[in-house]
Amino acid sequence: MKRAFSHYSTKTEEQRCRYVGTLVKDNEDRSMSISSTEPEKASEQHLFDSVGSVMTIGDTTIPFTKLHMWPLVVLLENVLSHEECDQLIKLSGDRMKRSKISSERVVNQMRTSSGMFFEESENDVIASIERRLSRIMNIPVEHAEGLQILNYKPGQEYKAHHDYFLPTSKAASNNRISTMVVYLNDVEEGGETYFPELTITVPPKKGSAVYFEYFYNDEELNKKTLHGGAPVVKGEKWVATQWMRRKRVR
Ligand SMILES: O=C(O)CCC(=O)C(=O)O
Repeated sequence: MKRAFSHYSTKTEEQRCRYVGTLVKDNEDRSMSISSTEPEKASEQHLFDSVGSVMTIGDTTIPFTKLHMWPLVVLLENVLSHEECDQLIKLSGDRMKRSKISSERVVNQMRTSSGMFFEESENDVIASIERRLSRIMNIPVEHAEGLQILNYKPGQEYKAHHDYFLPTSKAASNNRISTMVVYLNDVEEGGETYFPELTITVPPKKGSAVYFEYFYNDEELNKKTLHGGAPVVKGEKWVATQWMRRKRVR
């Protein structure tokens, strides 16, 4: 049985029930979406609840492919329009700084990109994108960290890592549970997102995204979400990362 989210105090009962209902529905639907080569895991449940191969959010039609079931890794197309991608890059403007790692926010060779975080719902563009990502990820937007923008120049990378915090970190008391990395441009060469434990490699494509989750009871499944951003060889790479937390952050 899935561990419950622990904080819904500002949600109406209708919203809360809709969300619980989604989780129950996911349980029912799961057998339909599992490939025959991957056995169902009776004690586990996915957060992402879309079945089939396409979802519609408002006016946006989003085709998706489940690349791996346990842990779930999904490739999504047309998550952001080309205009939205360009706007995010423009809005990040002169706020880009050398990226840091971990909750202590230190510079490290693990991660050589530049980055910035938008404030929560900082403007209408950000608020609209946050709402769409929250719908796709099936987690209330109140659990969403501020959207992060990353820029990699040739040779820059993010070595393989987990997105969740170790139990020894203070941040683990409200840990991350899922990630969506949205590609904001096409990269001439390199810059793939890779999952070494799952032998999955996703090449960046403007407007597409890779989603994965790590809220499983079985820690071994969570550990398999080890992933990284391969060095950019030619051109540059821009991504927006949305992380969801177990409890609300806003
Ligand atoms: O740049 C990528 O492809 C991956 C980014 C990433 O791993 C992250 O933001 O956690």
